[in-house]
Amino acid sequence: MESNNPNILLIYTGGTIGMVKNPNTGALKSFDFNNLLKRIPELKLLTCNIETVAFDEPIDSSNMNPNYWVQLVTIIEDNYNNYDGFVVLHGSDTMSYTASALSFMLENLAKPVILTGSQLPIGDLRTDAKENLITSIQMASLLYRNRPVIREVCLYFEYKLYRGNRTTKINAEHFEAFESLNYPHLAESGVHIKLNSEALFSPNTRKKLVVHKAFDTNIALIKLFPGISGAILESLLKTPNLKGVVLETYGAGNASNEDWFIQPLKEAIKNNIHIINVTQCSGGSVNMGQYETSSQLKNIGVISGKDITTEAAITKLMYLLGEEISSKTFKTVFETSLRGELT
Ligand code: ASN
Repeated sequence: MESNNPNILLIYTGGTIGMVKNPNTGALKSFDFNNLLKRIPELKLLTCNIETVAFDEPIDSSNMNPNYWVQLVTIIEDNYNNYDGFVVLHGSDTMSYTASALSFMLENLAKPVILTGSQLPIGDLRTDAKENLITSIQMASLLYRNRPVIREVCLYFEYKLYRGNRTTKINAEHFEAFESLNYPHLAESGVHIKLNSEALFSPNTRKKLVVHKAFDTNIALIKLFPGISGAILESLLKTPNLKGVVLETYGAGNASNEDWFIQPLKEAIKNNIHIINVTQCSGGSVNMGQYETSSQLKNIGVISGKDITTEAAITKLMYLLGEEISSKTFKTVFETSLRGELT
């Protein structure tokens, strides 16, 4: 590797960015990573050294799961000291989940980990893949006094760099597929790359990277809707080994205050099941106690997810359960921002 240029590790996990059309069925499937690089000769023009590593079997991100997250953070951990930044090519469907998961797994991260992908394959004439990939690499290469400028897990898509654990996929067709409604963009790419320095995460650089790999998946996501049946709620809450639930409520964290709804939740909390209140709205925060329809939830010990995304709430819950945080402190720890995931 050339000495003065930043060293970037490009990790390919799969996703549309590296897919080709099956000529018989028309369906998109993953193809060889080396082919992917051949399709972007522009990469040679960048003033950084790029090395690549790929999953043995690239996946559509709908098959993503915590075992792959462990595989991914292990690659980053093993190569941490040899690179200035990491760019992860990932399918867009579950990219926000992976970005959130990685943010919790990589404590005291002091280098950029930028996830990106595309809506159209790299070989497509109108592809968004090239810009996403090239700018992600440029952003991961930003150094100031020989130290990385970006020191957190980010997601780059369609000219914007976001804090990864604040994002949600909001569109299945538009190139602008992601949004971060409760936190400003970290950077924008136009003629120049404009950094929003105040919004960047400042890790404690005196502490060493700690990698967490134990995720507990004994959790459920329950989205409320008018007409949800008490019987279904009860049966979900009685699932064997259930340890936590992300409850998607209405507006500022509101839900029915009738007995058929409150009693099963109260019972679950008594049985040490953690209930996290997040809002179904794409933006804004849970504020239990603002309305009568959320006061009960507060009184029975429901945890406030504040303005966290569902993706970050799910992965934070799996992470904290894996860390075996005591029941006594669980609520306080969940309601605290660990990686800038809530305000
Ligand atoms: N199904 C694809 C994936 O998430 C979608 C994409 O990458 N745009 O792997």
